[in-house]
Amino acid sequence: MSAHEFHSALVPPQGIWWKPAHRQEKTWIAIAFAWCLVLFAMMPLWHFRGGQNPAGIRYRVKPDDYVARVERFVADYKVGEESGIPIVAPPPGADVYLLGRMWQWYPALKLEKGVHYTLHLSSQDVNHGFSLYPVNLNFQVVPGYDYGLRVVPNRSGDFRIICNEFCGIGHHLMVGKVLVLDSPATAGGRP
Ligand SMILES: [Cu+2]
Repeated sequence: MSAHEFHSALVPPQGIWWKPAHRQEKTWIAIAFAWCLVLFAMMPLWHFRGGQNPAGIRYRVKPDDYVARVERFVADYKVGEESGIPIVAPPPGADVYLLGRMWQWYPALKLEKGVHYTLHLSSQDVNHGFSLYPVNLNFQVVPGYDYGLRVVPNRSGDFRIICNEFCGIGHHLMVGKVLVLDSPATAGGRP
């Protein structure tokens, strides 16, 4: 057996790169390259035209300032309490402040169907995942950022917020509540 019959790191394979490529190989390279260009163009195009970016506003915020803002929101529109968590019914068009923290969603919300709100989301400590069940609406909740999402509840019912970003030992206990009511008359809160 001569040294050229097997390949190893010590004996490199015989080079053929200087031989012309087959026509079919060239065709496939051309197709692959064209597809690369399409994908490359889609990245910026989809960013602006794809409509997959959340239609919201974003601010930097210190976690403590956000907590203070949530407390003010709770004090303004609180209508009740359940297992130590205040139930808050903001008026139509209001800014709604929801806080994710280890390990609860605070406060519980009482909203009206077909009414505009700006839902603010932020965290007091680590990353959490806002996941509204059973509608499967998901959003990242990040400390230091206030994400304001313009929302119009289109279905009445009793919804749960689950945390879908693992955040420690009590992660599975992190279940919040959103109540969407049909009639404005039954929503309670301030006139
Ligand atoms: Cu969590």
